[in-house]
Amino acid sequence: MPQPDRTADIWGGRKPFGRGEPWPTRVDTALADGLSEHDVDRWVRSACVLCSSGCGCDIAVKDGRMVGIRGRADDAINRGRLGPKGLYASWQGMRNADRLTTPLVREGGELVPASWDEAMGRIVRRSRALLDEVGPLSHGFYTSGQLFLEEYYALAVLGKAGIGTPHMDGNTRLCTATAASALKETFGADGQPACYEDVDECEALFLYGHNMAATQTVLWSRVLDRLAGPNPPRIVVVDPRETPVARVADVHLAVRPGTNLALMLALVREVLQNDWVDEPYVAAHTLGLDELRENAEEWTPERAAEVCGVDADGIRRAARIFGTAERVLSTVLQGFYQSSQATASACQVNNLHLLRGMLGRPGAGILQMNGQPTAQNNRECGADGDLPGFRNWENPDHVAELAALWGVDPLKIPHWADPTHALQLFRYVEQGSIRFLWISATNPAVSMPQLARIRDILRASGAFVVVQDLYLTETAELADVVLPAAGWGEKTGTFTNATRTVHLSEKAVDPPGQARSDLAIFLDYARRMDFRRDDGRELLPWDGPEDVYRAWQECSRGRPCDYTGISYDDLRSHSGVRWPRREGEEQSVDRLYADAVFPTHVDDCETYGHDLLTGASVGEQAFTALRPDGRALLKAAPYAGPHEPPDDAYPFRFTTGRSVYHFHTRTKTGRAPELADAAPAVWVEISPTDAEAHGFEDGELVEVRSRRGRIVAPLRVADIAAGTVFAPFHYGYWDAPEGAEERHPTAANELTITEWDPVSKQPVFKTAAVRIDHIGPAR
Ligand SMILES: Nc1nc2c(c(=O)[nH]1)N[C@H]1C(S)=C(S)[C@@H](COP(=O)(O)OP(=O)(O)OC[C@H]3O[C@@H](n4cnc5c(=O)[nH]c(N)nc54)[C@H](O)[C@@H]3O)O[C@H]1N2
Ligand SMILES: Nc1nc2c(c(=O)[nH]1)N[C@H]1C(S)=C(S)[C@@H](COP(=O)(O)OP(=O)(O)OC[C@H]3O[C@@H](n4cnc5c(=O)[nH]c(N)nc54)[C@H](O)[C@@H]3O)O[C@H]1N2
Ligand code: SF4
Ligand SMILES: [Mo]
Repeated sequence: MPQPDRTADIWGGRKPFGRGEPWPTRVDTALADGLSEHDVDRWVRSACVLCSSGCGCDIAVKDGRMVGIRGRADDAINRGRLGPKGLYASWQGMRNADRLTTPLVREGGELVPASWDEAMGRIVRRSRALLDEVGPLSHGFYTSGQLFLEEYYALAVLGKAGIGTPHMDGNTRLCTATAASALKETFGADGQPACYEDVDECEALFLYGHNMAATQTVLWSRVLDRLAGPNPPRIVVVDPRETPVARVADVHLAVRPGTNLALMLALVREVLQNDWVDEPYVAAHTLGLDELRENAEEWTPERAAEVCGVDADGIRRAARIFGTAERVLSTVLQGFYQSSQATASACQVNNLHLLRGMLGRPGAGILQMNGQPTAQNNRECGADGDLPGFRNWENPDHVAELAALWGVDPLKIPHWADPTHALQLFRYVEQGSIRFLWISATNPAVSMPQLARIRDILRASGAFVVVQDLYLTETAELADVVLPAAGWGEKTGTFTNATRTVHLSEKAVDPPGQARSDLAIFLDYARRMDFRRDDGRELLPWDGPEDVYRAWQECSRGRPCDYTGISYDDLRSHSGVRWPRREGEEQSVDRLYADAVFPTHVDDCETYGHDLLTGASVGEQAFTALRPDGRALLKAAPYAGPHEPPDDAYPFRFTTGRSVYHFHTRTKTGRAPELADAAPAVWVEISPTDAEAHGFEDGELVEVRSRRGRIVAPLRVADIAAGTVFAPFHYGYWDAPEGAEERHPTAANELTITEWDPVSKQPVFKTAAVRIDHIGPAR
């Protein structure tokens, strides 16, 4: 039977349902050409790792190879569905002839194959020498949102208790640092309040800078199924582009990039002015109403409309929907997190919900979304600079708990200053203080801002660079040692989606050549370095993922992300289990904060918080004096405006994002023929107004230039706010755009700026000033 083309039919067929009904199942399958389900030898339990939803699935195996995928009908996250990336890229992205199969080492300027002993020997010799001569601050680790929980935990322990370096972060900094920050600043600790079932129950859905139709396609199918059923939710969207989400919206606020906070303060003001406030809830469970009111005071809808470039009535209509519905679900993502005043803007979403008392009830909740499949685990395990188990590095008792668990002196565990964030980590490499940089499962030579600088840092800083990946990426090409990793389907481990749902992904096939799991590599390094506890026992005494998982369960005990009641066996008998689940508990709660008790007690909280305008730390004394004691914090900041506003030389606002067909730097989706064909090359989008005003034609080749670099791409005239230019960031440095006679730079990050949010330290990928020039004949 021919299989449906799901690059054309992105969300698949509708299964309408009404509010409060269960979402009907629909099982999606993709198999290699010519195969049917009867040909499959085995189905192996897993979940998809191509976005933060983590749809439950089974991997089809035939003759020792992955040959397809099928959604799991019994999984509450997707009820059988899969999107284009899950269907085409999950397994095809892994089984290519150009996978890394042996370690590579740099010899006379060239990367050449080497044995594991040779490669690890080089790493350990350099690492040991630097530790002896310079100390732990010579070491930096830059990891991912795409490894498994067990791998992050092993990395966190070896980095924090083995080496003792504060220089450890993940690409999660680029991805969900603001989600974590917004949750910590408002509620005291990380942890997603809502769950996907809230889509089934809500009266209104607000999407703030989230193109869910392209980036969480299965969750969007759920929304479409509700829109097709009785009592559909109203939809409000904040996005400068007319995305598929915006097309079905009741209110679309097409804000200028970088102006989110002005809009949010106006929405807060409307809710306050119209007395849509749940006063008893606010009085009993929050702090900071007066400051919030003061911050919002000047933001009339007219004032915000002018700053944001939207219509004041639209703001009023959006506010009325929020203010009069009883069940609103909000989702927030990169249009907020990677834009100006990210944490301050994302916190206003929390504030709106607190003001209305809309939290912890079916249909009423917040999704400070994640992007990557395992970003949550990095945040939990602390390979992103945080301490494991949402512990507070400023709290000596929390540090002492870890020291006791790991059997090392508390002073060994870095906690004397803020952990180093990703852009600072690269800065230290640039300055020469970090001289050993280990990059795992991320491709910063395409995904970081201001690429010319990143390339220089990797190539010319003199640091010893280790890259651990599936493929010889743009980053791996610049490394001193390249380690071939086993990936999804080739190793066992767990991971947690954007709504606290943990899945087990089992090994289905052997990795190619000599590739090894990231866990095996980290454990091998730890053994060769002979990291020990103070009592002389091995620091990482684990043999496989389940050992590490059990150690992690202990580390999570009593913390908000308690995993002690979720075993590998539980994950084998249930497709997706939510944390927290404490030892002995049989059920998990669906929603956090139903009781409106928040982890803001000074002894529990993950942070004492920050000033949202400057990022200055509040500190223990001032936080204690506030006496939050379980109440949530209504935090705000004055509006400051976008970074690098347009001017005469660079008159357009540049913003970046995703295509439905590709995942990041395309190492997997670019190798799935269906997806590669659907979006083969880069493009840029401008509005019809700008095209007409400047004489640009659809399809013509243009150069887009910022103060930091240039790209060349064909132009698409699209539904985007006037004055704004959009480019997808998927395409690497030298991909030749369609129609180009010579090869030009095409990576959006050639143009982006090295700036970050003062609180979350997430880079600003969504605003920069650019100019556009004709380059070739119109096509
Ligand atoms: N197909 C696909 N899906 C993915 C991924 C992928 O690469 N491809 N990656 C996954 C990951 S890691 C992530 S983080 C998520 C990201 O998921 P999203 O956040 O949904 O994706 P983006 O396209 O980065 O940005 C969302 C929207 O922000 C808008 N935007 C730009 N500037 C502004 C602004 O200043 N204000 C507002 N309000 N909006 C703005 C853009 O127009 C864009 O439509 O997707 C996940 N899913
Ligand atoms: N301009 C702009 N830039 C952006 C963004 C944007 O919106 N605009 N978004 C940012 C965001 S949200 C994100 S998440 C980042 C993503 O940026 P990256 O993390 O750089 O993107 P990926 O292409 O996903 O890189 C992951 C790498 O890990 C490898 N890999 C996959 N699985 C495994 C594994 O199991 N083990 C190992 N060792 N390797 C593995 C893949 O082959 C790939 O090379 O980009 C950020 N950069
Ligand atoms: S929605 Fe996300 S997790 Fe689900 S199939 Fe698509 S890419 Fe995979
Ligand atoms: Mo991300």
